[in-house]
Amino acid sequence: MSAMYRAEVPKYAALLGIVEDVNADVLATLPPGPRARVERARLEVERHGAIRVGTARELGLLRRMFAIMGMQPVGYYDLAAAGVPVHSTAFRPVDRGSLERNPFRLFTSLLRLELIEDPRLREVAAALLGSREIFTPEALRLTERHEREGGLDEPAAERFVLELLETFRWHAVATVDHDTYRRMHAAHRLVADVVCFKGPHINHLTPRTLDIDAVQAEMPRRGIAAKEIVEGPPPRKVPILLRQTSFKALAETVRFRGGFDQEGAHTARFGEVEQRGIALTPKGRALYDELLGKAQDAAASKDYASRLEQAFADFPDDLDTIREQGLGYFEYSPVPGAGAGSGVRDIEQLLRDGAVRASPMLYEDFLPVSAAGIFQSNLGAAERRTYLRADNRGALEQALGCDIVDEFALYEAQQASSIAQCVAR
Ligand code: OOG
Ligand code: NI
Repeated sequence: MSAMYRAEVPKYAALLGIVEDVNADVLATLPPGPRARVERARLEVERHGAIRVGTARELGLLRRMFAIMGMQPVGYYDLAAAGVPVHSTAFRPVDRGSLERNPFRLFTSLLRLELIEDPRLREVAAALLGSREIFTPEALRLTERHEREGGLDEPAAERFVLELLETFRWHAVATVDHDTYRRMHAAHRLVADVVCFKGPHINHLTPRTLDIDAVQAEMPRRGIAAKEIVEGPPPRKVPILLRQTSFKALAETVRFRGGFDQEGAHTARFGEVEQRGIALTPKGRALYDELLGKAQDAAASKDYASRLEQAFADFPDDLDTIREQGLGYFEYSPVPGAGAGSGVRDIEQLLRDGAVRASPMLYEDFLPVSAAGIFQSNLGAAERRTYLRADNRGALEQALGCDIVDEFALYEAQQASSIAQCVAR
């Protein structure tokens, strides 16, 4: 998918070049120990992407196909609250070994047709979505075969990947005439993006950088129009959660049905970068949300970066305090060669004795406010509207055909099992 997207969107290839240079610069400044750890880490394969689908059937089939690849829907993100008529989840690996091999996550949004006001337009949209098939016949056959036989042999597995890739390809020809496109676009640009095309083209890919501020500064130097602000927390000594920025979505030429002159532009695809930090507990996350809210509400007399920095002065910026206050998740491991007093069962005591160490766990998920910011910056300010609808996790789960995994429960379980192992040892 990365190779396909690089070929389809040359600016994404340019962005990858920046990320590679910046990461190399950061690595060069690290002492040998930490450098070796980062180099051995999954930096090269680290990435997320995003798609938007139109129907429960499409989402349900995707869930079955991603399950074959060991990816499950984790987290519920309600974007309607932020004026985008979708709700979303992220397909990703959940166990530690899989995350280490390749943590690829696909942020997947389902259009909420019920949020289109005009009932006639809603009907047209539903009919268009109902008559398209976003999967190849072979992808569907192989999915059923996997489910029936409990697996695929090597050639079939290779084939399955290539067939599924077709679903995410860009189509420069719309399935509707220009007028229908305009009407969908007037309802919301995202409605046009989902409804008027043959499939859910991948709309961005996102490599992980070790210094997002450096990437943000370098983009304009290399002629790439960057988003105005970096989403998420301010720069810190101890990175928390997730910071993201992107280049602005490109206006691309598409052809509409109904004649030679039916050409226009569609804006959907962009490139993003992310920097990840420690996963926060519900308590840490509540503090994060509170401080982010403060920064956003603060008088606009100061620029956003300083407001953010000021608000986050109240979030501890060293690992010990973050751990002691229960704000972040840690994985505990025995220190090789160190012994513990016999009978010591208390993890805090083991830490104090130097028998155990605690390392921060990486945040693997997304942030609704940041996601809304990424959506918005690629939709244009005029696209801002409000939908007075409650979130609807139940409907998304029904479309998926399974429960959504709770991201906090995953971090919690990993932390708890590392503690249990240390104590047993
Ligand atoms: C998804 C936007 C959200 C992120 O990184 O938060 C996202 C989209 O534009 O479809 O990808
Ligand atoms: Ni993204």
